[in-house]
Order: sequence, then structure tokens, then C-alpha cells
Amino acid sequence: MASGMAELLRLLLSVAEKAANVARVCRQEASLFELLVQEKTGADKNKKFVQDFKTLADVLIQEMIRHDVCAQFPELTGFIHGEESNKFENGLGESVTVTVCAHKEDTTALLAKVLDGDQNAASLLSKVIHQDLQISDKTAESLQLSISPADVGIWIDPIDGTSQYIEGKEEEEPEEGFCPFGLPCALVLIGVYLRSTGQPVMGVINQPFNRKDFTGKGWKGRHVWGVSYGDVKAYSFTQCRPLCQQKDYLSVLLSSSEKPAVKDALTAISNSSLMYASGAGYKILCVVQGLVDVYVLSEGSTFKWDSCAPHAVLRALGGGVADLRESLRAHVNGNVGHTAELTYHQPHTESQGVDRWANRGGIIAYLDSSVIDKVVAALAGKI
Ligand code: 2IP
Ligand code: CA
Repeated sequence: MASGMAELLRLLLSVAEKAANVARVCRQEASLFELLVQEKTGADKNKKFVQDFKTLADVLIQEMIRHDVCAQFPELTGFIHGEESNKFENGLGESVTVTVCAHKEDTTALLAKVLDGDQNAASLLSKVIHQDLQISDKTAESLQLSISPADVGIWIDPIDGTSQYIEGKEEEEPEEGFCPFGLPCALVLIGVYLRSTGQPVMGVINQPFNRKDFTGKGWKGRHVWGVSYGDVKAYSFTQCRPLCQQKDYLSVLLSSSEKPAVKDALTAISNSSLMYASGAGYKILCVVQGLVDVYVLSEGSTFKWDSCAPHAVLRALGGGVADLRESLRAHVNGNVGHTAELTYHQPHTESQGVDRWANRGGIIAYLDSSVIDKVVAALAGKI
């Protein structure tokens, strides 16, 4: 049985890579790809199972992570959360609970039930889920933290940027820059937070589709991780762009669906060059890499599973993710320099369903906290 946080990080890196393999195999194996892209509606709809295959891919990744983590860290049982429920229901009132079994053959049999008897698809998926994959990372292995896995909880987003994953535009990520859309925007996100305070302490981000492989047909991925607890700050990459704090203008990244009032207000501080990209996690990753100064979102349309992992990585670099509404309130009260960091342990108890876990005040993701005051000054009174 594994014990400390260094072992937990190593395991999360490995399960995130397995998750990336599931994401890649679903696009690369013809029989799975068919299932992924066909959106069954009306008369074509599968009578037996209502939910789409893409939901199954998400659920499978989530359950695989849950299974592998709980097998090594039983103290995390009940503290691993995600977006998806693992119950698949059909119009006939039958339901199948998708879980990863101890043996590959049992997982295959269970998946075949959800896949309406498609043995080939079931065994392709089961093979990837049960592969023994170990990622080694010297920095991760030497990590020493004074907390233990019994002190933390986990948020999983199996595939953030699902629409880009399904649409599948084969854009490669540029050497220095980001993709506004396409497969690179789809990310596997695993975030670890402290049960006591809700602070994000460890984040693993796997990008299954970063660049094409040498054949030009398959994809190579990459991962990024970060840890921040007390005085310990560690991350997986060596170079990060130097922050230019004296700049007159900020490079601002937004969702293409952002409100016109927000776009107008931020145009002034961005020298009229607002930028857009898909995926909440991907946009925070752009901030992590210093490709933009800030990601601003005015709506409560992201959730704890979207932000926990990249938020932890940002904290490892000295940045963070603040609640936009709280930051505006602090600004109105003259509280300059206040940061209202998002936390991950408490639901909005008065809300129902997924809204319990929404980042409902909107977000500001930054590397340098001085951008918060500039953003809230530009937005105050305008939204
Ligand atoms: C989505 C996904 C979307 C994002 C939205 C997230 O998660 O990241 O791309 O919207 O906020 O909740 P946008 O791209 O406009 O920022 P998922 O793909 O997991 O549903
Ligand atoms: Ca998401």
C-alpha cells in the first residue's frame, strides 16, 4: 500500500496518462470513433441506452481514476469527486452502474452491457483501463509534504473541453502559443484539495493531444503538474515566461461566449487585443504557461472539477484563481490587493445538482496578483 503525497502524485501522473490513452484510443480505433461521433437522435436513438458514448468515455475515465486511487489509498474512498454519475439509465427503467472491476474480463463484460453487446469496443476499452502504466518523475518522487492523503480530497474532470474533443479539429499546438480551438484544448484534470480549508494543493493536467506523432496519424500528449503547500512549491516544467509587470496593457484571455459588456470593458486594458480559446482548463493552462496575463470569466459556468487542478498548478507558481464577484465587491469596499481565492471543499448547500459545485461568482486566473486590481478596476460598475 502506498503512503505519502509523493506516492499519490506519482499515481495521479500514471492514471492521468491512462486516461489520456482512453481519450486517444476512442478517437483512433475506428469502432470506438464511430460511437464517439454519432449523436443519436429521434428514430436512430439507441432504444436500450439513452446516454451517449461520450458520456461513457467520461464516466469510464472517472471510474478508472477512482478505482486505481482507492486501491492504493483506501483513505481517499468517499473523497474522490467528479462531474459524472456512474449510473447509466435507459428509457425502460433499467440501469447499469459502470465501475472498473478487479479483473479485466469482468470490466469487459460490464462494458459490453452498456455498449449493447459490442464486445470489440468493450474489450478495446477494458485493455487500456487495465494496463499497468507507471510514470516516473524524479522531482515528483522526492517531494516531501507535511500532509498525508488522509487530509485531502480529489476533483476529477475526465475530459474538459468535451466539445473540442468530439469535434476533433486536428490543430497542433504551436511551439510558443496556444490553440483557440481543436483537440489540444481537451484536457484531463485531476486536482487535490485540503479537506480542512479547501485550498488546492496538487494539480495534474494531462493534454492527450499536444502534437502529432512521427506517423502523422496518432498524437503525442504531455503533462504538467504543480504542488503548493506551506513553503513547498514544486512544478514539472523548467522554464516559464518572465512576467513583465510594468506593461501598460494586459493580454486577456476569454471564453468566446463572454458577455459583450465584459469584452468592451476589458478592451481598454488589453490594447484592443482580447484573445479567445476553448476549454476552461485550457485557458487556465495558458495562464500557467505565461502565454497570457489573465483569464477572466464573468459567468458562473465553470465548476470545481474544471478549476481545481490548474488552480493548484498556478499556486505552485505564485499565482491563483480568484472569485471575480468577490474581487469586485472588495474593490468597491476599497479593499485593494485583496484576493478571494476559490476553495474546493464546500458546496452551495442551497443549490441543487451540479450548481452546488459551480464557481458561481466567475473567475480571474492570474500568475501575478497585481492583474486582479487592473481587471476589477476595468469591470467595476460595468457588469
Ligand atoms: C466545459 C468546457 C467548456 C467551457 C466550460 C466548461 O467543460 O471547458 O469549454 O466553456 O466552462 O465547463 P468555454 O470553452 O466557453 O470556456 P466540459 O467540456 O467538461 O463540459
Ligand atoms: Ca469541464
